[in-house]
Amino acid sequence: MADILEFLGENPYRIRAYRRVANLITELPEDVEKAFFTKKLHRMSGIGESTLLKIEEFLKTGTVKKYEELRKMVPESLLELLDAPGVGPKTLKIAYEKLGIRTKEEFINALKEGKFNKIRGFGPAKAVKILRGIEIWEKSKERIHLVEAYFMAQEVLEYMKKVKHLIEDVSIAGSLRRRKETIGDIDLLISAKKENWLKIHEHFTKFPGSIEVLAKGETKSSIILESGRQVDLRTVEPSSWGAALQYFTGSKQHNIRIRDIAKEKGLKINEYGVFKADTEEKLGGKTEEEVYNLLGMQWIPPEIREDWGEIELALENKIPRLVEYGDIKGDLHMHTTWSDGVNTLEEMVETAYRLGYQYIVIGDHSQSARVANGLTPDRYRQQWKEIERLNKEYNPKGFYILKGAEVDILPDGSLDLPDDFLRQFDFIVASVHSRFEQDNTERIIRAIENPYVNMIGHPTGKQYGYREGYPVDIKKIIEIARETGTALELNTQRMDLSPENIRMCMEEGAYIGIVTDAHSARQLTLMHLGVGLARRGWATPDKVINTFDLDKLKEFVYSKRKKFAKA
Ligand code: DGT
Ligand code: CA
Ligand code: CA
Ligand code: ZN
Repeated sequence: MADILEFLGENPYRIRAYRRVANLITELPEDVEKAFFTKKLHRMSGIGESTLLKIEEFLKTGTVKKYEELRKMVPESLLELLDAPGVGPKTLKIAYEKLGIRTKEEFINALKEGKFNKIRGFGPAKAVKILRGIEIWEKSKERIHLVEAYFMAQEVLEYMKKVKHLIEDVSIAGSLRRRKETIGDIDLLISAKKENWLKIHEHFTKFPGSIEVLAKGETKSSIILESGRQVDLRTVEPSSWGAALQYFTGSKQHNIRIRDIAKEKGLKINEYGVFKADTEEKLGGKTEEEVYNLLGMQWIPPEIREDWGEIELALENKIPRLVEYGDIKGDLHMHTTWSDGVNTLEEMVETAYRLGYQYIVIGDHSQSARVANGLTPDRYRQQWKEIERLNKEYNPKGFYILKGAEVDILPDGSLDLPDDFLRQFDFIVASVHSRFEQDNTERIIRAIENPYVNMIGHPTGKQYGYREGYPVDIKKIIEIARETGTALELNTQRMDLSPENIRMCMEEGAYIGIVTDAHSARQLTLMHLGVGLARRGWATPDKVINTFDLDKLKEFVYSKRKKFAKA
């Protein structure tokens, strides 16, 4: 509704109010219906009387009349374009009113033919940028973000629990188990007695979120979710569980190499087990460990099964001990309602405490991030009072809230806050949020050289399926980060660093920090996916600073200060 109102040139305050409500509802940790009837929604600030009426209408009728009316005022195929990066309601309004554009195709053609050039403030560079945005968006429609796929799969798994009495074992397989950055389709694997298979597939194909059943069988079924995503389910005998899990986890490249190695050893491997090639005698297949061991290698973590050298190491029993979720002691980057988060400081603190962490860093934006409601030094000082109050409550429980900030790196590489103020924080993240078109290497290096900067936020500026990063010499940045004792951030939601970047950090001996960059309490739970991404880059716990306990983390901060800060 906000987008349509903006397209129609309506009152900006109303538009902002709608966006805020949309955000609040998206991030609600429970069902909206429940929150409505328990009157939790009524008590939330930012949700007014007329919004409550619309929510009630939606819960009762499945739609909102006002929304249906508004939709009719914008051509359908233009509305869809709003999902593409760089295409806002304002641009669409110009296209619609000044150029008479009514469809997506007309819009793309007008951009290509330079028809926008006539319009003031709309140069050829902007047209190129928008076209690129549409291209990325079309591509990203084909594969989805790991985080999205993960939540979809959780819903299906939750639903399958209703027949858990029929099931022996269940796991996600395919690229999602490997925690690949983008997912084509979701693969599930179940082991069960053969007599239960049909019932399991019956249940699966009746998943309420499915809009189509592509296939329904006794070993394999496929459904399409409302999101357009496909979910494949396979059932196997418990005696083949390990072999099937190995086979359907992939990657295809990894499996091809595995099969070659089996052949060399006079063995045969498939989804049912490991066999002697000549006599077909079954040697095993009940667990993945057994499968790998029969081939003369150690078990390989799914995240690194890409044929990137893991097989050679496994044959020599030399796979490094990768970082695990259980190693993580805290989260180093999150936002609250003080800047652009949707949950309060208290809510973030309580959620993080319940996750079992030892510490968190509150990292609200600094002042020059105006759109993100960045904080001035005065507002940080106010926030510190609240943090100190909360620390009194939580420290006795073994939980510590660190004063931090996500400080903007300004165009010249200086920071948005002065050094004598930065030194009063416990931990500083510095990030680039502007000038994405230029090479930002020197700018970031200057920030790394600041004695109070402990981590560079999303170092390459990349956002998966949304935008490519800025040009940057990541190797040089990694080198200087290592020399100065500065960590590079692995941002779970942006998927920046990439696995290649992380491997480079490990080879150079540089530190990384795995963070959620949570803008809501719910997003704090994404940490284990971040750990998966780190494992894809072969990250070991000794090089991940948030595996450090609080004392060691403080030591990390203070040793850089001691080395580089002027007295
Ligand atoms: P995706 O869905 O494109 O994100 O990637 P995957 O890796 O999940 O691929 P998918 O869903 O086509 O198949 C799941 C796994 O099953 C794959 O990782 C390996 C295994 N697999 C599928 N087809 C083949 C095949 O033709 N040969 C071998 N060796 N393995 C296969
Ligand atoms: Ca798949
Ligand atoms: Ca599949
Ligand atoms: Zn952030």
